[in-house]
Amino acid sequence: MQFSSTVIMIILMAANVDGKIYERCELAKKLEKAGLNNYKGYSIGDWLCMAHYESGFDTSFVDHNPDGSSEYGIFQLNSAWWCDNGITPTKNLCHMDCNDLLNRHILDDIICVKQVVSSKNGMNAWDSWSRHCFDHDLSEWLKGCDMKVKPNLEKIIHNANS
Ligand SMILES: [Ca+2]
Repeated sequence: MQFSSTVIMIILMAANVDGKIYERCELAKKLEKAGLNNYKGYSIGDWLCMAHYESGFDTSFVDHNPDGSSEYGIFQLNSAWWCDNGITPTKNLCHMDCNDLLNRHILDDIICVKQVVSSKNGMNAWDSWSRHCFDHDLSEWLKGCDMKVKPNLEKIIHNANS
């Protein structure tokens, strides 16, 4: 009986995460509204591409690293740097509980990634961005989203000159 009540408790806790798999355009609008378009020079396409390769837009996604740290949520933020999971020794630079990165409300996640991308490495903080998104044509990510995002002028000028 002890065992089964523990199992039930774990199931209930998992259900309590209240995560969400975002639809691409819905996420695009949310990111733009929160001020991420052209934030530190990165477009909404950069953020969509990164989040797709990191989590598949699933806010409840958790990944465990060989070094013992874990990565949380739609942007896969690391428990040794950005949040506190009560296990990993952490700098907790975003001053938040890692579990708050797993629910459907992503405004706190966005405030944290603004801090991540403000460091000198920018979006290279995410390997998947460096590998799959950097220097790629990211216009496809906003296709069909009916958004009037300001284009990244620097990139357009760069492309026109190359
Ligand atoms: Ca959250």
